[in-house]
Amino acid sequence: MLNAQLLKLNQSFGIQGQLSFRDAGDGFIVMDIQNDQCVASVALQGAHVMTWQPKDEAPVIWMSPVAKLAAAKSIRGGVPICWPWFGPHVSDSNLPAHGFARTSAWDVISTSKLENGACQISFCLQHQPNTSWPYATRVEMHMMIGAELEMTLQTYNLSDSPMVIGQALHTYFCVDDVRNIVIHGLEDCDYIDKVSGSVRKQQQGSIVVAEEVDRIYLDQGQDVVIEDFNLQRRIHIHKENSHATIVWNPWLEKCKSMGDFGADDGYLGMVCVESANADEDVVTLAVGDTHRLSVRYSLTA
Ligand code: TA6
Repeated sequence: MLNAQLLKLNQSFGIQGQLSFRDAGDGFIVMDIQNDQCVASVALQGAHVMTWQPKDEAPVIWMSPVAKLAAAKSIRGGVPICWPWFGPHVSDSNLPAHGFARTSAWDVISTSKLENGACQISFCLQHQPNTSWPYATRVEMHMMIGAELEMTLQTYNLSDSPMVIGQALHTYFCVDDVRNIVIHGLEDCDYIDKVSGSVRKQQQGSIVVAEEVDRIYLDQGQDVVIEDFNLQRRIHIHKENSHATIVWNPWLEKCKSMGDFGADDGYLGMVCVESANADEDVVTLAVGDTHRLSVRYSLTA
């Protein structure tokens, strides 16, 4: 079964010398991309970007060295798609945190090589109403993977009632040492501090990370920049149709307790900056309506 599926994927969507599919073990299918601008990998499960490394750059997207790639299991790292809710389910603690999109099997709907040398890939998840999510919904993920990484998460309300969507591109970024970065762009924003009982605070100055950080910033949709002093680079995060940004680093104790960061100090090499519609910024989608959450990641020295 698997070989036939892989063969069909490579025949239908492979791009000679640029894009191919492989079995990463136990039928977990991964798309590998290498063009003259970058190398990258995307799991079909969850339409989950796992790695992205532009040419002549250190990796930008972080993956745990011990990340497990298994059916219906969330992946530690990359760009998990949190959808159709962010964080714990509002009423049913038996439902998975961050929704079910990231552990669902998505379909590839198109691949192509763009004029600018990047690869364009589209995925979709067609959801039929069930107890987790009682609405007919189509979700698409459109990616442009090259010297920059662009992702657009598009939700269509195909049901006969309005729906409230919480979502996030829960991106794990590589940093050389999280103690030696500054995150710009959220100065003066209010945030919900989940480390101190979800009290509401206001950001004073740029963000530095010197302890566990788990904050939902309520922002104006402005760009965010991760300044990495050791790597002497800036990761620019541009977003559309999102007014919530989550900044997360588990720090030592939570990193140890989660146990899948590869080492007790695995937290030092990553920071999550997540472009979201969460908390006050969830999206109400009318019948027949659609919403697009987009991000674009780029680098400057
Ligand atoms: O986005 C931050 C957060 O909600 C943290 O509270 C932490 O739970 C993190 O996501 C990881 O969640 P996960 O379900 O991927 O282990």
